[in-house]
Amino acid sequence: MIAVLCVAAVAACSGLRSGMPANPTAIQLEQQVRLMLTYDEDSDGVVTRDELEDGLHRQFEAIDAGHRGFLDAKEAQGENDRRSRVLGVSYSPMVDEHRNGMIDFEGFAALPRSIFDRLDRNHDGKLDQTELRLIQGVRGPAAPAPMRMRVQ
Ligand SMILES: [Ca+2]
Ligand SMILES: [Ca+2]
Repeated sequence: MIAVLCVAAVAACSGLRSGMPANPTAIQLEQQVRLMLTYDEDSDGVVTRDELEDGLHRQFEAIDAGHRGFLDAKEAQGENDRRSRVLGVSYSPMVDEHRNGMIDFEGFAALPRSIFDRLDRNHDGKLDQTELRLIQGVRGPAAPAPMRMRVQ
C-alpha cells in the first residue's frame, strides 16, 4: 500500500516538473486547445508548428522590451498573467530555471511547445481541426448537444 502511494506521488511530481499535469482533465485539455488557437495566425482552425514558433518569437520580442534576449521578472509576469487568463487551472507559471532572474526564449517557449507536442497526436507538425475537435469532444456526456425535436 505504501509502495503504491509512493509511486503515485512520484508520478504527480514528474508531471508538475514538466510544467503540465500528467493526466490533464477534459477542462484542462480544452484550455490548452484555447491557448494553441491563440497562435492560429491565419485563423484557418489549424495551428502549424511554424505558426506556433513565429507567434512565440513575436511575443517574446514584443515582451522583451530591451531586446536583451531574456525576460526579467516583471516582463515574465505579464506573460504569466496572460497564460493564466487563458489556461485557468492548468496554468503553470514560467520558471526561472537558472535562478538568475531571467527567462530566456527556451524557458518562455517550453510550455506552449509541450502542449503542442501533446495535442499533435499524429506528429505531423500541425494541430488540425480533427485533433482540436477530438479534444473538445472529450467533454462527453457532461455537455450533451441540445436535441432539436420537430413537432408537427
Ligand atoms: Ca493556421
Ligand atoms: Ca497533427
